[in-house]
Amino acid sequence: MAVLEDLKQAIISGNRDKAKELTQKALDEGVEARTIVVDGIAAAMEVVGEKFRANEFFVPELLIAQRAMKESLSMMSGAEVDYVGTVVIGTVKGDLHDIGKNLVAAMLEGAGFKVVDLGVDVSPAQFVEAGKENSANLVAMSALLTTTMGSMRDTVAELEKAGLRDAVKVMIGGAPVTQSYADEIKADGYAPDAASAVEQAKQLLPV
Ligand code: B1M
Repeated sequence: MAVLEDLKQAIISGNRDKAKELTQKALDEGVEARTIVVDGIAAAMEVVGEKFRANEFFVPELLIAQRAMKESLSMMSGAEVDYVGTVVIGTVKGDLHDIGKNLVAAMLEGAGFKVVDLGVDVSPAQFVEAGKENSANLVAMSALLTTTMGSMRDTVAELEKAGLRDAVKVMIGGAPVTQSYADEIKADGYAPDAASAVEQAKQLLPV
């Protein structure tokens, strides 16, 4: 569909006004919200993620694409979107870094997940509470400091204590986080970057 291809290009190039205009055009043409999300928004963020991994895009390009994506996604509110799963995401307690977490959240949203973003400095109890309240399928934690990674282990323990561990998958990431740390704390998944986080989430929650 031409309008979705144009929307995709507008998001990749970070053209917020164009993205807004084309999203409205797609809605006016009767394109379903889910199709706009998957074939327009998520498809664009997939390309952005690939470019980031290939060092063709850097953080500023990611952020302007994310802004355009958010503009487009915000126009879906109220529309019937058949989400592929619900993710509760946040940066762990004591940690205020949120650029990477925001990218992961945006990419997941673009890929059709309902994302509940708890922000930064999120305690294990807050993850558990939000997981319950939203009947989340996935708890996603980001940490950028070696000193705050321990909160991921504490959150896994809190989820177990609350009897939620079998109902939710846990995915972790952030610069100091590794697959071996994920194995050690019994997280279900780890991703090194935002595009891989989407792939990992899809693997953890097959549709
Ligand atoms: Co801070 N900082 N910082 N900082 N900061 C780092 C992380 C650091 C490596 C810098 C350094 O010393 N070289 C260092 C950590 C050392 C360590 O523990 N290993 C550090 C430090 C020490 C600190 C302070 C303690 C400094 C101080 O005050 N003395 C302080 C701590 C504050 C706190 O959190 N309590 C601090 C503060 C800050 C700012 C507030 C100034 C700012 C944050 C602004 C913000 O986020 N709103 C900041 C920044 C910007 C950085 C650097 C420069 C950049 C981080 C970033 O945004 N990268 C960083 C050094 C560096 O990385 N070059 C540094 C871009 C982003 C897209 O990448 O976040 O890695 P990243 O996310 C990636 C992946 O990691 C992955 O996908 C993302 C996209 O591909 N990913 C996930 C992230 N979360 C994921 C979750 C997933 C899956 C993948 O699943 C759930």
